[in-house]
Amino acid sequence: MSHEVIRQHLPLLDEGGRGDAIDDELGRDRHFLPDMPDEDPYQAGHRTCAGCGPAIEYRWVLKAAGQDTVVAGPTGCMYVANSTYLCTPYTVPWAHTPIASGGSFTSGMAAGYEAMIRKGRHPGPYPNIIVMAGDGSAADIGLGSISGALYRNHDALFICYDNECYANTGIQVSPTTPYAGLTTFTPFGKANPAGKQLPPKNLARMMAEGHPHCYVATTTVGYPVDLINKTRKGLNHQGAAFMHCFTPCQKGWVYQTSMTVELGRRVVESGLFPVWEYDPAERKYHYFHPPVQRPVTDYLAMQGRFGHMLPEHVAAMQRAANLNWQDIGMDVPAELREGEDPARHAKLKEESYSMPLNRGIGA
Ligand SMILES: Cc1ncc(C[n+]2csc(CCOP(=O)(O)OP(=O)(O)O)c2C)c(N)n1
Ligand code: SF4
Ligand SMILES: [Mg+2]
Repeated sequence: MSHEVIRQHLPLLDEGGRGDAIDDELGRDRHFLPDMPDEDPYQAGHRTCAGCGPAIEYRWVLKAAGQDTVVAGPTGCMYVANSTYLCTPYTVPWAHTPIASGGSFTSGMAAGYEAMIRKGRHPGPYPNIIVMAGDGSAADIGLGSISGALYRNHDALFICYDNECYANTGIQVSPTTPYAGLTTFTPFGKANPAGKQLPPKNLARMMAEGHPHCYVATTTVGYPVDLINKTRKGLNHQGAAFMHCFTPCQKGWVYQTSMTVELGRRVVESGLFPVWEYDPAERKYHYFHPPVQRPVTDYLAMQGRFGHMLPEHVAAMQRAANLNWQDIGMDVPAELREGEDPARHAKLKEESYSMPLNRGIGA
């Protein structure tokens, strides 16, 4: 006899609360945390760096998913720092996969649970199945495996926690490292003053365009309610879902430890990381329009990895941000248009910006 596979349904948090929150002096709503789940399947005691963005993302994703969850993690910081011999911070089942096979491993888990439930060998409902892969894994070494899993539509949530480098092996360049982002493989010098020359790979767009039956979303650690709700929407979606989360890396990006969440907001407010949701039923993108639009210098100057940028590099970055604003249907204010002109800039080290106390070490 075949047993029915019962799916879980996770409620969404009230996002209307954003409107109720009091604006700060910059016109942004303050962080609004409505009924945050008490449970913490990702506990304290892990060994990530202080201020680690991926650790914040792991905690909120697992709060959103709850206790009936199984997690896989391909090799990367969040495998290495979270699992030393006989010790992990998880209170839910967790498995390490090779860096290239997060997608295929997770497909196997999903197919295995379906089969076990049908045969009556797993008593509960279908669990929340999540893989959280770094950008080196999801956008590069393990891209094919994740794409295969999305295409076959396994019922699981595939997440890329994006710290824009291969962090665990010593901050090497990855496909999502931004233009001019300094890594050990993209040093700047006389022959190449910019450092990294290519723009970042647009991973989330690739996933949405290439797998139009999947729920796909982008988010950052700057927006906890958005992150939690998109995790839950991805899990509630029957079939494969992909979420791309911007997660600053304190060690690799060289910024003040307490600024991780602020960076998660500024990257959106400066137009460098559009936040959106792709609805497969409508085949439509829904864009978040931030209430504040900033020059890119407000984001760049907080981080040491951009400290070498010259006026022409800053102008190129502003041009890229302005194209993003247009892509998501927002007007580009005159001040930001003018920022496309190198003559409007100094070296990044000498640029003025709104919060000088947060200037990145070395920037
Ligand atoms: C096939 C393979 N190549 C290289 C490595 C070495 N390696 C281990 S962790 C890592 C970095 C992974 O980067 P990412 O996926 O972005 O995760 P992060 O460390 O940034 O969290 C690399 C290259 C490996 N484990 N397997
Ligand atoms: S190197 Fe970066 S991603 Fe890795 S634990 Fe440290 S802050 Fe987190
Ligand atoms: Mg990475």
